[in-house]
Amino acid sequence: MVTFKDFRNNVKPNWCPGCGDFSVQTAIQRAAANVGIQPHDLAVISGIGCSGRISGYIHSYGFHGIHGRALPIAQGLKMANKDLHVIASGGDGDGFAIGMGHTIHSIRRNIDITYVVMDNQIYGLTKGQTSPRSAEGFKTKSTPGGAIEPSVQPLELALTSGATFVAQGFSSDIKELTAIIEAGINHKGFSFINVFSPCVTYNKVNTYDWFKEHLTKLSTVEGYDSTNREEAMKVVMETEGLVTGIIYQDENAPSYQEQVPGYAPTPLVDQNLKMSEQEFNALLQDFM
Ligand SMILES: Cc1ncc(C[n+]2csc(CCOP(=O)(O)OP(=O)(O)O)c2C)c(N)n1
Ligand code: SF4
Repeated sequence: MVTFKDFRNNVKPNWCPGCGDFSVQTAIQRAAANVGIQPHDLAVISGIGCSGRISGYIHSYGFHGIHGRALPIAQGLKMANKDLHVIASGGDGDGFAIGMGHTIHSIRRNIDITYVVMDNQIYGLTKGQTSPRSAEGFKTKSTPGGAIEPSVQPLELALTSGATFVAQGFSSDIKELTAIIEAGINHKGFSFINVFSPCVTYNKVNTYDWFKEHLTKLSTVEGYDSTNREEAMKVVMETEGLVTGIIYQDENAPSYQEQVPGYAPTPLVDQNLKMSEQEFNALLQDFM
């Protein structure tokens, strides 16, 4: 039987002690084990940032890509090898600044992958600049007078972009986070998971204590219906995005792969794509 230890490797993370990303790593490892997949059935694709290092710390296939580009790589991989479970991950800068275009289009495309954002509301790796998730008035060395723009609201954005799975977790609650990621992996479509993952070194405002004080757990909201998009939007707006749990899920929406005409049941990696010279010349003629 596979356990979370099977997803451990011997690389020691060089995150700062107390960084929220440790818990995200643990939750992914536990969720993968709970789903019952083997390390060789999983690929973790990351962007650049402290968070982006995660692909190197999990015993699975992995690829540490470039800033903001985890999602295109992850989607290409899934299209080529549909039997692989693919998790894309990165920071809020990675996903909501440089990679924002990919985030919105991946959500509406609904390819069957899981996207875990480690949202610390700051740029960690580059030593503490304001990110699109920093609140208005947030002071850093890049906004010494306080951030002027309102912050990106990832849950609202996902819901209005046609997401079929929207959830949010918190590094301090590994149990809930594991359950969310497990549900995300099992979801047949794009699962968008934002995780409050505090940066203990540079973000002295959005700390563990701050989140504990401000977060509402959906499991405590009586009668909440996560299949209702309107209700999801309402709870997100009422809590100003400070809510954890599975906020919305549509289990019936077809994934992108299911709708691509001619998408073969055999993964591309297992197909013999070699052409005879005759076939190649015939194909070439089509373009003449
Ligand atoms: C094309 C490009 N632009 C800018 C950078 C510099 N850079 C590296 S990480 C980063 C942001 C990191 O913040 P985030 O994505 O939130 O991740 P964190 O480090 O907080 O986990 C930036 C701007 C880069 N590596 N590549
Ligand atoms: S700088 Fe912040 S985000 Fe980066 S490893 Fe340290 S605590 Fe984590």
